[in-house]
Amino acid sequence: MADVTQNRTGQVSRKTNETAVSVSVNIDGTGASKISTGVGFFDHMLDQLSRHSLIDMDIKAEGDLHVDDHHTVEDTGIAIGQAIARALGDRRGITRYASIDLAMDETMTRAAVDVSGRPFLVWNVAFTSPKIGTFDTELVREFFQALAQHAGITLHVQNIYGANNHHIAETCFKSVARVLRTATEIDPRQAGRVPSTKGTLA
Ligand SMILES: [Mn+2]
Repeated sequence: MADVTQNRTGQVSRKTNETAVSVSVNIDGTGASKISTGVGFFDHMLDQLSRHSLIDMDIKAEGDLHVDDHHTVEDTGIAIGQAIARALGDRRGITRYASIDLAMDETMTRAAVDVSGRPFLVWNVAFTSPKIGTFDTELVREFFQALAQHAGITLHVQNIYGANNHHIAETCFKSVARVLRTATEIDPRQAGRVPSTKGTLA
C-alpha cells in the first residue's frame, strides 16, 4: 500500500521584482482555501479550483497590479504548480489519469489530465469577450500554462460550447479542479507503485 499517512503538502514562496507569492497546498485536503491575490475575479476562480479539487490552498500574492494583472496571475500559477509538484513527490500510488465533461448552465468544458511529470498544455478555449469585468480573459490560458508547466502535468482543456464568458472561465477552473482531484488521488490498487512502466514520473 502507498503510505497514505505521508503528508502530501507543499509550500512555495517566490519573489521577483514583479510579484511576491506564497502558496501552501495539501493534496489530501477538504477544499478549504484562503486566497488573496488582489484580483477579485481570479480569487473567485482559485476558490473554485481549491473547492472542487479538494486540495487545500493558502494563497497570498502581492503583484504589480498598477501595471496589469498579468504578472500576478502567471506567477500565482507558477507557485501553485510548484507547490503541487512538491506535494506529489515521486507521485507514488496516484491514479494519474482523469477526464471530465463539466456542465455549467449553457456551457460545457472538457478537461483531461495526465499527472505525468511531463509538462504540456493543449488549450482549445475561445472567449468571445476580451474582459470579464476588469479581468483579461487571455490570462486564463496564462494561468493554466504556468500551472501545467510547473506542476509537471499534461493538461488538455477544451470549451465545447458556451455563451457566457464568466461561465466559460469558471468551467475551465472547475473541470481542471475535478480532474486534478481524481488523478492525484491514491489508487489502492496501485499498491504504492509509481504508475508508469518507466518506473518514474518525477
Ligand atoms: Mn462564478
